[in-house]
Amino acid sequence: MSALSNLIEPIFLATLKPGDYVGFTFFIGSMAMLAATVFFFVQMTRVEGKWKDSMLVSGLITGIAAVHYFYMRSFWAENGSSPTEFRYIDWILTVPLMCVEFYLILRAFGANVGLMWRLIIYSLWMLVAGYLGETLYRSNSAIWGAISTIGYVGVLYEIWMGSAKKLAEKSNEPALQRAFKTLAWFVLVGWAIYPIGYMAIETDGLLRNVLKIEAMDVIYNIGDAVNKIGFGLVIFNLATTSTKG
Ligand SMILES: *C/C=C(C)/C=C/C=C(C)/C=C/C1=C(C)CCCC1(C)C
Repeated sequence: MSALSNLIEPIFLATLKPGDYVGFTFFIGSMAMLAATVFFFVQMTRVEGKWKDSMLVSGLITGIAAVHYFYMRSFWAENGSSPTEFRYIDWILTVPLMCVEFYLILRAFGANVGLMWRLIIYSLWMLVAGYLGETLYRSNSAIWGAISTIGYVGVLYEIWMGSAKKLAEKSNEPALQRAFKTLAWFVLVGWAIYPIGYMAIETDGLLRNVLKIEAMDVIYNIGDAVNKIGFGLVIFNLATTSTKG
């Protein structure tokens, strides 16, 4: 097998049966991420200089997700089980990049790299604990979910009460403040979609009697579309209003 066909093959390996909602959402997710990536990269060339990095990162987030969605879609088609490793590799790259986005938009108003690293470390804590709860320690997933939530609360603290919030307030730029608020809501409400999926774990998930395990991937896929594309659109909106005005 040539390197090229190794790369292309998983993209075209596809089985979809009626009622396979997990498979549907993997397909829709991969196309939506791809389209969003093209959009963010094209728009990057049209916004003012100081927004180009932010638009680039938005495109990288959906681009990295698109590649992983192609793999996750095939994994699901082939095995009919959750592509947990691809999922967490995607998140471990894209969630820190979302933290970078907060830093980039606040940079002009005095955000320091320390803020960015705090957000990244909290989010890595959250993801590593979540991964351990879904894999090695699945029979204790509730405990690992709780440990993971500490990291999530750390991110929320920085954005809703900590230095990120204070910088946004000080900026005196209404467009930035509006965008920051919207992103903060994404983290509070949009990111809260994920723990709901996690609670479908069969062993001790809090919602295991309500949600089937397949619901986990559907919920994660919805969360990714909302958060990754939504985040990018908020940044795009900020960049264009501020470029015009
Ligand atoms: C693009 C991907 C994103 C924004 C992923 C975000 C993931 C989370 C906010 C996951 C959070 C979790 C908890 C707060 C507890 C249970 C375990 C996790 C990892 C699902």
